[in-house]
Amino acid sequence: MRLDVVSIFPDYLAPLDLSLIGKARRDGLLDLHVHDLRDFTHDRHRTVDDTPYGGGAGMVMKPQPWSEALDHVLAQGKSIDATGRRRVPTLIVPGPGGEPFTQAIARELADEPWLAFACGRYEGIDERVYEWAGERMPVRVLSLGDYVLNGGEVAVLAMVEAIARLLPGVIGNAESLVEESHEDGLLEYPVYTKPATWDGREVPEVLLGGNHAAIATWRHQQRVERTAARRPDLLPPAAATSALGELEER
Ligand code: 6GU
Repeated sequence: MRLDVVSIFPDYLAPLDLSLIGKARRDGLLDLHVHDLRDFTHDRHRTVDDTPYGGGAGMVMKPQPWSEALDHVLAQGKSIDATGRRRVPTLIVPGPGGEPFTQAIARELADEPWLAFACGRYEGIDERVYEWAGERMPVRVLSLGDYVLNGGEVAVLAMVEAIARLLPGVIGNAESLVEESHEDGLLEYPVYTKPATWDGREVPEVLLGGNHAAIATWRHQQRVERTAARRPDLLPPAAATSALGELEER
């Protein structure tokens, strides 16, 4: 998979050299290119922002550096695939006003050969850039959740990690991908390791017994209860109510 990231803080993306993502890059599974938006300005101060038409607080990112940066990214398309398949990336613009980024979207994006990320800062990017880009490639505005970050860079770190770990070969133990929170709509069950007693606290008895059917039942029950307690929005309304009822009876 090829990834292009455009940002005014390319150093913010340095963590993508580390850990499993860094290894995936070294193994050739991820081809990551970070671009400095200021390289596509033409004035002495490398200006990327200006005051908003209509007034208001803060600054708005100018359209011209964005179109040049994205044209530069698009020009890389020839090199990604010589087989006549799609030669444009899906452009992802992280922002608190976007569609919620979910595990289902991470899975969709993990199937794509090429993604580009446009990291906005300040009060946002001139709206005409979205139109311009939409005429050239699919564009998705995606949000990590209902809170505000200073810019898209931290969101790109999160999204790239969520997407890249789904690529074949990135995670050694592919089974660990199946049994995790959000893969099947329930949160993960609690886990324990040795010692069996720590700080006077016992590991649940059922996990010590070796009865695999009993363990599977217990884990499923834990997942439902945990989901009802922490994320009732993930359960069908009836299931949320009855699981919470069971919790309250204890
Ligand atoms: Cl994706 N970007 C920014 N700037 N803020 C956010 C966000 C994204 N998701 C939540 N807050």
